[in-house]
Amino acid sequence: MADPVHHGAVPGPGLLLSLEGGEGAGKSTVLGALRARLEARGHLVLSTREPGGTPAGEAIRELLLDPAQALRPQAELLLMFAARAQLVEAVVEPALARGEVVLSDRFTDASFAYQGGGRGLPMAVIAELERVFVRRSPDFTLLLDLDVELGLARARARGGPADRIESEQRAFFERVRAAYRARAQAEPERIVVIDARPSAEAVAAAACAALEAFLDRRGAPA
Ligand code: Z5A
Repeated sequence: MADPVHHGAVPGPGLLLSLEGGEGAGKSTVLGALRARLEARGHLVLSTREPGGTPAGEAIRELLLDPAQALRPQAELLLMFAARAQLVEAVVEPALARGEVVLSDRFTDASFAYQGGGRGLPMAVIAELERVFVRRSPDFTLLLDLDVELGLARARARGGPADRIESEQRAFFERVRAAYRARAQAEPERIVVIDARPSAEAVAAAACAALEAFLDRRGAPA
């Protein structure tokens, strides 16, 4: 996806929503269901992804995921934020200002989980990058939580070559999962954990129910 994609027709209040999860957690199916649910409530939805979502961000994504690149963790972190800064300035803020709902496949929580938890870079540095270059957290985040072994098996079954980050060892993904769960525990109002073990349909239904509950709490259009 080189450019953001609009769906739906009626503008709603500007909201930034993100979907997170470890390897093979099943974000793709859930994203489609969330988008459909938002549109059914009359929101204009802008779907995007991280890293990526802008032409420059997609080029950075290619570099980040290229198995031929021996990127250092620090460089990986800064590239994630370079792509994110571009996305925030060029896409997210303008869409929010227009009153749209931005639905992002990953956002800054992924940097805390992968570069902080997985790579062991200081969380305080990531928080500072977020404060300076992103300046906002998502309004609401769904975290698809799955046993690492099961997620890796699903990803393997999907086939295709593993990218640079997918090629990491199990211990890396265990640290990523722990960091995600710790963030959800610290911010239970914003980050809702969805058990990603059931069928894809059941996971999508649980994610949609959590989204509806959030929207109802906020008094967004039903
Ligand atoms: N990354 C980072 O390190 N730091 C950051 O700040 C950011 C990202 C933003 C690219 O992200 C990489 O960037 C990612 C994190 C890192 N690295 N890893 N690993 P991405 O989100 O584009 O890539 P991904 O995590 O690999 O996403 P994915 O491949 O799209 O995975 P998914 O969406 O969670 O899985 P899926 O393709 O929907 O499902 C996987 C398979 O399982 C597939 O065959 C499905 O049919 C199947 N599936 C899905 N749900 C189920 C259920 N419920 N039951 C059984 N089978 C299922």
